[in-house]
Amino acid sequence: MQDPCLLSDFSSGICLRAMIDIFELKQRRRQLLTAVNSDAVVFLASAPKQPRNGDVYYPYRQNSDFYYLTAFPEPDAIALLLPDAQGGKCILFNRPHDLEDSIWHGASIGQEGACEKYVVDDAHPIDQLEALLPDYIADRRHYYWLGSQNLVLLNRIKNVFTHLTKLTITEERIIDLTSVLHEMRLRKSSSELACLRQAATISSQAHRCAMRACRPGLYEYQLEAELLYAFYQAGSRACAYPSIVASGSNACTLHYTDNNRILASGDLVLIDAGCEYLFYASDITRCFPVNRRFSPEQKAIYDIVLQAQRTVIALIKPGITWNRLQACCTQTITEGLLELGLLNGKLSSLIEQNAYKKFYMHGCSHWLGLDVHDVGSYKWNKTWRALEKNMVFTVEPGIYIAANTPGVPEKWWNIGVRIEDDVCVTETSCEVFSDTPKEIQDIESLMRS
Ligand SMILES: [Mn+2]
Repeated sequence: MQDPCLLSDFSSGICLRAMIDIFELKQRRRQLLTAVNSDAVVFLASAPKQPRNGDVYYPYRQNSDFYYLTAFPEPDAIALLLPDAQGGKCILFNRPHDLEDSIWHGASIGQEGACEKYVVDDAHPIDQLEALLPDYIADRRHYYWLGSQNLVLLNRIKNVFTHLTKLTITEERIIDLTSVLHEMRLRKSSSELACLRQAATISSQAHRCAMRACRPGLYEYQLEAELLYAFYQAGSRACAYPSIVASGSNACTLHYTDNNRILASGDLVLIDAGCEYLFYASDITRCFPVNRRFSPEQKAIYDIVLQAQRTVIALIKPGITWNRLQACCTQTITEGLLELGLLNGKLSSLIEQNAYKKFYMHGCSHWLGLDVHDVGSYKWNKTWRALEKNMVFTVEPGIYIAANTPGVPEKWWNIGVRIEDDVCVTETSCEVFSDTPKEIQDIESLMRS
């Protein structure tokens, strides 16, 4: 019989690839250029390649800002955005076709490919930057920078300026446009939502595979292998961030990634893992018992976290401010801990003193998009931002009780619980993209299936 984990059909990825269409790319560039002077030039740099050793490099991932405006996936590229009466031009300097290099690495996109597929108005080999850039920027007076802080490319541009103007261009003369672009990236288009939804769907399936595979005696990294296998089988070729597979006491280390402990009966295991799909991230956390049955203490803590998550999700709709979510989350957690006797005192003063911080040390949400901790400010004009339709973020309350926590009886030690889903604000509430069991009963029955 075929493994049920292989049955999902994600071939729709091909359609999605076409959905980031030329109109959307052009529209993004046009929108950005409305924020600059008409005699401006916006420089965009690709992410640098990261050497690992010798002639081996880490897998390449394009800078998210560069990708958002060009969809161009290769390194060694500079894009120029130039406002004009027609809404602006995009000029690309990128790798030329190189016969010798293509024997080793395959053909690069080249200048013709860039013009055809990535709707740039003109493309030139990157080695002609010094020769051709002066013509493009000679009559421009306002300089903006976006994308990666790629020092090699930035210095090449500065040198052109120095020759052109006989002046050294200082950092101060280049204006950072990042906050304008990040405000755009905060509101997702329908093609972006489709990618985010698909990323969450793949990751949800991967979490189910890991739950089913779990048994005492496995190494944490063997559960990690289940996740990676499911990601790749479903068409995702990368994790959005290093996977956390944390059993027992490790679950109380928030960013544990060693993943090398043996799973023991009686422990909870916390998995925080999400794939990246067509450059878009997912971020999901689930906790489950290694021996497939929650102990009474694990259940008690888990129920509080789940209650907090459900309460926050129920609040989400346009107009709700960011800080309201956090306040509601910490109130539910404080009430739960008080009820269990893990906090003592009056509810109102415990809330006032942030007493929950002893057990819950992080925020309940972050933006999600091209980056797992996506860009966009959480405050606007110094006040907390109100949610708008098509903003995407996580909801992730947690409770972590490390061994030897002062005043906490031993039966509660080494329980670390976080439950995290990916949500999108809709007209009236929210859509939860991720779909992995989180009710205790559903988790236990999936693990036994
Ligand atoms: Mn997260």
